[in-house]
Amino acid sequence: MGNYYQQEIETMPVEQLQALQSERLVEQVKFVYDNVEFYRRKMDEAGVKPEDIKGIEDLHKLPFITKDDLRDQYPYGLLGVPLKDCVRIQSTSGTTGRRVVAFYTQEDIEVWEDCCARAIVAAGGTKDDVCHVCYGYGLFTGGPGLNGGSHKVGCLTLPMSSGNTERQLQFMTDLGSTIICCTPSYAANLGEAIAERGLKDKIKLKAGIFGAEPWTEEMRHNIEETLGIKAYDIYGLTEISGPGVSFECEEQAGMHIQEDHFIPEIINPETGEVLPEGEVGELVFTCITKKAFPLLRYRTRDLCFLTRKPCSCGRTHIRMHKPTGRSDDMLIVKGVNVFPSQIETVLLNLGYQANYQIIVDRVGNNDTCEVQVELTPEMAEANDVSIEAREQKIVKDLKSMLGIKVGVKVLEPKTIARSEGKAVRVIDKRNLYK
Ligand code: DLL
Repeated sequence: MGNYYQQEIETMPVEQLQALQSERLVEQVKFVYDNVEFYRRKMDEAGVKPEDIKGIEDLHKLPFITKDDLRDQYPYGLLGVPLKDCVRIQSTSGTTGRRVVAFYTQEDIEVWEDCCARAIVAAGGTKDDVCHVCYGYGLFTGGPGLNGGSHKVGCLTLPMSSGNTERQLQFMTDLGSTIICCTPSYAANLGEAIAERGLKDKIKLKAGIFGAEPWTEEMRHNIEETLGIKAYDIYGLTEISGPGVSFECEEQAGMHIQEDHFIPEIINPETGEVLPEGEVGELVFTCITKKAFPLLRYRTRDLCFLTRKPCSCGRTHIRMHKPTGRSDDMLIVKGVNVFPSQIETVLLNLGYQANYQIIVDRVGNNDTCEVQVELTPEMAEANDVSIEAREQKIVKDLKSMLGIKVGVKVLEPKTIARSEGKAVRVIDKRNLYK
């Protein structure tokens, strides 16, 4: 049994939780139909009336919403309340097309921060902790979300934001940070910087709350070892609120989705058909409490599966498996589906760290793919295996993982740019010709 921030709701018997979801869903559908012209039109087109939704068993009758819908409705088309009742916007980091701008009422912010507080408590956070937040602050939801959650728990909150590694390390050692919140790739970079400076003994960290990008189990082990902490996964997206839509407990076996606020479904991304528990597909969320930016059956494009197997932490909320990537992150190379996470698994299993990049290009009509990875400082120092032999071994292991042969280049340490937020793993030069 673990610690909870809102025990009653986090451990509510499943039947009662589903009854609560049904009640909130019915209310929310009526709310959006009455208040948002976009939903009224969509539901009318699909021939669904609010009265047709009597509980969660009717969810499948509602139409899906996609990112394109959000872009079309930019900026105010989805508002569920008058603009004067909104107190905040946040926005996605998307660099192409229109950004998505999400709105919040004060109540929406409270709910979001409660969700982050639950995640911090699940990672062992209490009033006695010093919570070091180095997600970006600003339009990105990472900093503001975890900052608010940390206040609610009563931790001493360090609103560091991202970057400036020297300053991060100084505050971390001087103020004795015990919990760190950042992207897993930045956590790996901090681990590297701590090792280089011989600071490991001065660090008091016990837990890290890492998310905003896909990361593998191999990377988790690596971070836990270099930082001497337990590393917890946290998931979320701007459209749905931000971090804290789901989070890991001490079992580290999937992230509990905050089902009192979000109803998840897994669908076949091609057909839209709802898939049974345990099957991998696209994650879809229906928000049942959000008022400023209400989303029904929003297609996240993230691929994962759900499980309702009981969890020893005592939480009853359904768990989602780590997303392996977004359906739109998937690379199709020589006709084969390739996820960056598969490449990461191979590299980390061979002892490399997550300093790698995947470069995809097109020569004539053929796709090319090259994986570039750095030697670790220890490998470079030992210098006992030739670069050529290393490259051949990686090519071989990637071939058995992916089924295709990709190019590999092993580079000197510190040649690939380090990230402070979400890491750029894939450089797809094919886009340049569009
Ligand atoms: O990344 C919110 C966030 C901030 C989550 C801090 C966790 C911690 P966006 O910038 O809108 O929001 O990006 C959302 O990032 O659809 C996933 O594809 C990916 N993502 C987020 N968390 C995880 C995770 C924030 N734990 C998109 N594992 C999502 C894998 C993740 N992918």
